[in-house]
Amino acid sequence: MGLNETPSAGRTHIGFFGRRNAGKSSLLNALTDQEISIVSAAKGTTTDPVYKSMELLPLGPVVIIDTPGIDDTGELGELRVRRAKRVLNKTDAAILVIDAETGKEGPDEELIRLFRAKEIPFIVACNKSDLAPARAAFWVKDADAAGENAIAVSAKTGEGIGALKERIALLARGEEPKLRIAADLIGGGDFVVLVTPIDKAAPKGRLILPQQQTIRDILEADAAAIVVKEFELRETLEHLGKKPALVITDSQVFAKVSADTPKDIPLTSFSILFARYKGFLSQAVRGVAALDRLEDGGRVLISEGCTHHRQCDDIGRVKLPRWIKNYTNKQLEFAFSSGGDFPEDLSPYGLVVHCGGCMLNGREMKYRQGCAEDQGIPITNYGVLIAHIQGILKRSISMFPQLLAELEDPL
Ligand SMILES: Nc1nc2c(ncn2[C@@H]2O[C@H](COP(=O)(O)OP(=O)(O)OP(=O)(O)O)[C@@H](O)[C@H]2O)c(=O)[nH]1
Ligand code: SF4
Ligand SMILES: [Mg+2]
Repeated sequence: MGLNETPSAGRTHIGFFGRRNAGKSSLLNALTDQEISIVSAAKGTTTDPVYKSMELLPLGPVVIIDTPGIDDTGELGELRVRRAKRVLNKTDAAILVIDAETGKEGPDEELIRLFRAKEIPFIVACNKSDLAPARAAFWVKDADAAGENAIAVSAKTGEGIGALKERIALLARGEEPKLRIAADLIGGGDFVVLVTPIDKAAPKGRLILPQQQTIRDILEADAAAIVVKEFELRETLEHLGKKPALVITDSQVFAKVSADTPKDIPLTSFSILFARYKGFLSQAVRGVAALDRLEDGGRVLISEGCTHHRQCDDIGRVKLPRWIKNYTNKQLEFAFSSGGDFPEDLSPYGLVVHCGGCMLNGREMKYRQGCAEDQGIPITNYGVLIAHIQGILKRSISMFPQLLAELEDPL
């Protein structure tokens, strides 16, 4: 290794796992476009982990690791399985290779449990799609439904290999930067005022998680978090003696808070900051522009991430439809989904409005965003939509100039 090369520890380690003959070695060779591992029709061809340092575009410096089949048996076989499992401890991103003809079996499910326990992001690659295209599509759907990240590939024909590389890059990149809620918008010694209404929708005796997380993030930036209800904001700002670097409010009282916060103080909402934190803000801002293009008879899907949500009360079912109707002045039809029943086909809708998704894992939320993106359907979230309807979206994203430009000039 040359002095300028990335040392092994600084490289993203990508491990290929699965049962014997699933095509781990073949897929690894196809992905890297090199003959790194030996391939054969005999089960148990790979007997020891194989490591290869290389540049893999669009990812950069990586170590690719091939492993023996996880379903090997007998004395020697069990030794190989143990070696394969040990590789998990250095894996940053895993590819679970399954044979499209058989789908997942017990050992594959066990690997998924291990990935989850060790918090290793993974992709399920349904290989040999050339032999069984319909089955491959079925297993991909099945894995998607389980909240997994799956793709049909063929090491033989090259189908899906480019897309798999892109997904690995996304997966591995997601591991790197520590995402911030508000800390990157403020400096040490700053004041940040948080406005949190305590009404009957608020849980008893505590703040909700997004509020707690925001406070933690502000403290980590060595700044001070001052928490008030909406009625105490004006007086607090007057008596603070120093201008806060930022005011963050609950979306439901945005209008009042906006009126009470002098124009030269940046103001945003928890939902805007969390949409950004979850990588959704840009799409949500572009999506909300579709509200102004809806015509009579247009359909709006309102999606709630869970079924029992005291936090969200009647926002989705009652308030949002009313606000949207009043704002657009159009005869619109509303459809609702909650919990896991997010529809696969979004084509009937002119706009999807999703809740903050606090009960959904990041992967599920990303899947939903991806569905809308792939089908060209605008998607936004409650917070962005409410801010837009109230005419305060521009103010609440003014600290993100690029987004402001997208809102003013949507493609
Ligand atoms: N038709 C087809 N055959 C494939 C594909 N991928 C692998 N194979 C074949 O499946 C067999 C097993 O491939 P390997 O790559 O050795 O599988 P492995 O998972 O590494 O197997 P072990 O090393 O034994 O654990 C070989 O005969 C490959 O040619 C594919 O996408 N399509
Ligand atoms: S998942 Fe959605 S509907 Fe459920 S509590 Fe969270 S934001 Fe509200
Ligand atoms: Mg092999």
